[in-house]
Amino acid sequence: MSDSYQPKPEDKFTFGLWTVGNRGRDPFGDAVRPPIPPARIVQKLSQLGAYGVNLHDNDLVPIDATPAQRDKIVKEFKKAVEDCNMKVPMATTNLFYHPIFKDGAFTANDPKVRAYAVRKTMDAIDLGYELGARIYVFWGGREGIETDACRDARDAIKRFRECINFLCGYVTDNKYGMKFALEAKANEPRSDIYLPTTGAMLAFIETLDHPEMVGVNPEYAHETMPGLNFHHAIAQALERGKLFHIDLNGQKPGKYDQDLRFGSEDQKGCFFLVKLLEDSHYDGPRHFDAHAYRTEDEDGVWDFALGCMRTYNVLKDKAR
Ligand code: DIG
Ligand code: MN
Ligand code: MN
Repeated sequence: MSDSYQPKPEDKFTFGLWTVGNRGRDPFGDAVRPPIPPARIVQKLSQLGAYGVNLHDNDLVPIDATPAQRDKIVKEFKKAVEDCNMKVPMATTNLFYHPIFKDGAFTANDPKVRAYAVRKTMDAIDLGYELGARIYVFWGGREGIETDACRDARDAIKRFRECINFLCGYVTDNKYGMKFALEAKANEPRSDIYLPTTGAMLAFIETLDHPEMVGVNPEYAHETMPGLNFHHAIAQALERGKLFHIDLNGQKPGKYDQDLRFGSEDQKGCFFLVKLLEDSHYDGPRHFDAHAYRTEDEDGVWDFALGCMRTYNVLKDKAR
């Protein structure tokens, strides 16, 4: 099918390796789809008209890879990206999957865990820079609590600030020219996550040593889960010049993080969101942090990916 809604690289649509590569695991069920190699993800998304891919460090390089293994993997991935004329606009760190982060990463009570989280992020920043990423996202999935007996919440904020300030210094010292984008989420996988909304992140950014380097990466599902208006979060970030990146997807209010196909739920809300992004001349990536239904096979995954992008273009055309 080719029509005026067909996605093109200039639309700047991106997907994380973990999105179309999602194997359908959930808290109550195992994977239903086989892994898709990163090079195949790059190739398929390029064929669909995407602009680029994003990644967590361990989406590409296993956490236990040797430096030689890491360099070989990165070299092959870079070739696949270049061969497909794709970009890697954003990178981020997985600070939530390994058990070491069970009590948090930057906010963990154990200073050795905090130091390891910073070290892992420095290595992941190096990887992102090497792949061409100039936007670096921080999603603190484990930075939170099940009970506030574990630490004084003020200490958590101080620890998070110390790590972000240090990493801003790392990027500056290396002249990476990177910007940081903080991604909020109110809960899941922790019962309560610190800095739970885009608004909280915007307030926190003003307390940093170099607030000019740091913006936000709001996610549609994360503001919608607690019943907030995602459009208004984006408007506040735009008005402050802090919308450095955006995670688009779909979500039913009040439910767990569904990361559904963009536009598959609240079409009217998505229309006004797209109108706001286009009217504001937002020129960053349109990233879909979303995945296909667990019932889909691999063909369904690519239909899902095309659907996210086409839906954005349909709404963009209506807004125009
Ligand atoms: C979840 O919405 C988070 C992680 O997938 C990732 O760290 C971030 C990047 O967009 N979004
Ligand atoms: Mn999500
Ligand atoms: Mn996200």
